Amino acid sequence: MSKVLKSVCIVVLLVMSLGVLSSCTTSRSNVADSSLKDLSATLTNADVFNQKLTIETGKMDGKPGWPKYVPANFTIPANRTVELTIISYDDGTAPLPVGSPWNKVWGGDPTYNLVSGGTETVNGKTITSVNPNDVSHTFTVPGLLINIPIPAVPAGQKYVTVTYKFTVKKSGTYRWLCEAPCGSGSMGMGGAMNTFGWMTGYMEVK
Ligand SMILES: [Cu+2]
Repeated sequence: MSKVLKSVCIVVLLVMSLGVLSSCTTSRSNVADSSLKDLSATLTNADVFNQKLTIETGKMDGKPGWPKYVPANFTIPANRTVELTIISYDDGTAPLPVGSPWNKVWGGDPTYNLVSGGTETVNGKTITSVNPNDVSHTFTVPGLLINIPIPAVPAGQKYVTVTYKFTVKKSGTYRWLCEAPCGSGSMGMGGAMNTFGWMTGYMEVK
């Protein structure tokens, strides 16, 4: 074999092996891309943080007239979609006065970039407000401009399920409270309403 022919053969072999190598690389990265896509789809679903709260009646917690949120203090992650599920067993109403803003769903305050979202469902149905006369409680976070009106349990049902999705961007400890006059006293603002661990507590965002 002449030297020229030898060199040509080597070049041809090199080009062929490069081709094989590059095709390997391509197929490998395709596999990696598609499995990454699958993984991110899974992560997106799994990334919703679920927090469940229950509203117990005074009878249930052994203190008639003292309804309470359980737990009253809890921690949720920052910068992650949180789905709050509030299950209320309270069939009593605490009607809101005319002109009260607390029957409407508030979606947080994007101005301060603290929170986004704010979709409420009641028994699976998306709503933007509850009839002021049907309101039983609210879950209100003044520092984030979140307001979730909770209607009384409808007749014939044991409980009502309310969900609310949101994302808090700034970590911190936020006080929440109920704005419906569900407590004791002539105005319904005493007792459970102004006692930590009943109708007010802290939501920690970490
Ligand atoms: Cu209340």
